Amino acid sequence: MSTEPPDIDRTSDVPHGGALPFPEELPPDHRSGFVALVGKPNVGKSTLLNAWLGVKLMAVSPKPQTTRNRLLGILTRPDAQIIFVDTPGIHLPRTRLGEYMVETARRAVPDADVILFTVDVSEPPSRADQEVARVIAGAPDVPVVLVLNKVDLIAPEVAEEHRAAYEVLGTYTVSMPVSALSGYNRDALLEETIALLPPGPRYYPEDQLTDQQERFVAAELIRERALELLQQEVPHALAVMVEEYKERENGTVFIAATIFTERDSQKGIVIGRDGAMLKRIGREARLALEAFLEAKVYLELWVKVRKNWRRDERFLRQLGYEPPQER
Ligand SMILES: Nc1nc2c(ncn2[C@@H]2O[C@H](COP(=O)(O)OP(=O)(O)OP(=O)(O)O)[C@@H](O)[C@H]2O)c(=O)[nH]1
Ligand SMILES: [Mg+2]
Repeated sequence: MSTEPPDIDRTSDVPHGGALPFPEELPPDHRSGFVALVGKPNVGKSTLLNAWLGVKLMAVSPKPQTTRNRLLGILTRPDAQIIFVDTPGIHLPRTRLGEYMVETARRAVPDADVILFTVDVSEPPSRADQEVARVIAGAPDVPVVLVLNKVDLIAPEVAEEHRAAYEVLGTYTVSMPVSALSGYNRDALLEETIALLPPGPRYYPEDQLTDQQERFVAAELIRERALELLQQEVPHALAVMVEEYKERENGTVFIAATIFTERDSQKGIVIGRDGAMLKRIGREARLALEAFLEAKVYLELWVKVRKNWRRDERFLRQLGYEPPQER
């Protein structure tokens, strides 16, 4: 008699209770582990991750320093579970928030099984890239893939020239020109990355996409829309807090959120003439939330001033910007 369960019904309603699936379900060469996307701001780390996950989980914008927290994005396939760690861009911090962001990114490096050192190959390396390379060199045992992103923006000869300049910044297992936007080499890079992961089980249930709550993702999507729509100095001074998140019985999700600015003048800009800007942010955020939650969303947005919140340790904590724990 075979000991194999005949037909494993993955959709059965046997309560999993968050437990891991039976090891028999996984092939013997199943791989798993943490893959950290590390780089200076604005190189396309979050864009790449969203593309691999096939959902818009991470806030993305043309403005640097979009990502503020460490965020997990979990990709489960029959042969592997990749736990991507999106990190804030490493930069020279000028506020407590900035310090928190850089510290968060640094801490992700030694904990990773694979590092994706992401750069913008359309430009030659800058001092910021050198600094990131230095941080990564601090974890010499972790394999590093040099991801030469935004290759769609330049001619192949220029890409090759810049590639050589990036490659000398450190020791890399492999380097690959990609375009997170066009998709060029995106799948190839994913396969390379998985091949570098150690054999291991699934750490998360197969349907889990992130370690964050929906309300956190909601706050990020609202902040992203505001970042996209607002100009100049305002974006960095914004924070979003979801005050209420309720799923109604008819499936509608009710979300009440506050956008915080640092100054009265910024509050005025966020609201706009006759409230037009806030309405637009609200409408676009609602559409993004509906796509993400696959539900009808009722979104209520408020704007408040919280003077110099980026230097306010207590408020940063309330926003969820906690200094990472020592391990
Ligand atoms: N042309 C082009 N643009 C890209 C590519 N990847 C990302 N971008 C754009 O670059 C900008 C920054 O992308 P993000 O994904 O927010 O960059 P990030 O590295 O996560 O930035 P931080 O969170 O600030 O560290 C966005 O406007 C993206 O649309 C690419 O392959 N080609
Ligand atoms: Mg990002």
